[in-house]
Amino acid sequence: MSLPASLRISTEVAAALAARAPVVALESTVITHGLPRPHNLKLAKRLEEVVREGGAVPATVAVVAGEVKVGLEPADLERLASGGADKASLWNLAALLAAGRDAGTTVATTLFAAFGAGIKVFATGGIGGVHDTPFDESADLVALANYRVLTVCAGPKSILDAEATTERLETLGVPVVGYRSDRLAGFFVEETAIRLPSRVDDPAAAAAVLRAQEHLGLGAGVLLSNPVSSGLPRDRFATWLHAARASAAAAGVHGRDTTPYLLDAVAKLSDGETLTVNLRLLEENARLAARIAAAYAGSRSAAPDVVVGAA
Ligand code: PSU
Ligand code: MN
Repeated sequence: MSLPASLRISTEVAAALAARAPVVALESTVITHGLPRPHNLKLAKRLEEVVREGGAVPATVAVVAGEVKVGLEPADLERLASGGADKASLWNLAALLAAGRDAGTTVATTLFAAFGAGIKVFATGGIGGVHDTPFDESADLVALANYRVLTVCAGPKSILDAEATTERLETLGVPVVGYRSDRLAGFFVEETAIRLPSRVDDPAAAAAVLRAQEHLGLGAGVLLSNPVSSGLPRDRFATWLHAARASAAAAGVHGRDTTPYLLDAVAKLSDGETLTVNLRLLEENARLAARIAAAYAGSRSAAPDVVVGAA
């Protein structure tokens, strides 16, 4: 049996990359598992539009009929949004390809594909990380360490242990940078209590961090933490999450089904408020990513590699 191409890059994205024009990768687990229908398809189209308005080419990544596609056709988006697609992370990607399946790509697999294609900037909602149940850690952390791409996010997913996630990112050597903020973003909540080691205040400064990482030859990506513009009060969200956890435990939900279940439950408990904030932060991250991709494309790589002696 022969496999299809490992990475199928759309003509538009390939042309932009060849011209070193700004390109922004977008993930698709948000379409297949993160948002309910019909919001998922509307949002997927809207994010591509936002990236274009920002002067960059959108490259939504997904597994379609056993191929990792970078840059989707409208028909692909509709197919993924209509239900039945799997969720592809690094540990099940090969099997999904071999079986010819459709799947949304998580941050981990989107980073893998973006890096392979030569894309420098990626926008998502929240990253996977360390769960508060023992021994459940997202492969997103490993991918952030292995693929040198700048990821714009609103912090770790709301259901994670943000402190433990930050510690793991530190161990893995992933620079976490606050965008106009000194504290880690808290997804639905604007900021967590966690102080970040560095911040930037404009897209050019964010692009410069990626340039520096490349210049040093360090392999890890850069995680840009972009707080949502008007989030939910921390204690209200905590109440909904507490109730959602109780119902997940009662229903015996675990592993990779946990996130979609909890997000769905808090959306219902909040009467749609979490959904509104989720859509807003996704759009804001795509908008910022486009500006960073443009700044990166317009910047030059830094000075010589190693200098011996006095200046
Ligand atoms: N944040 C959300 N909803 C999601 C995700 C993040 O609010 O659906 C997705 C992202 O694609 C992320 C993935 O990469 O969940 C992580 O899943 P896991 O913890 O199973 O690795
Ligand atoms: Mn997991």
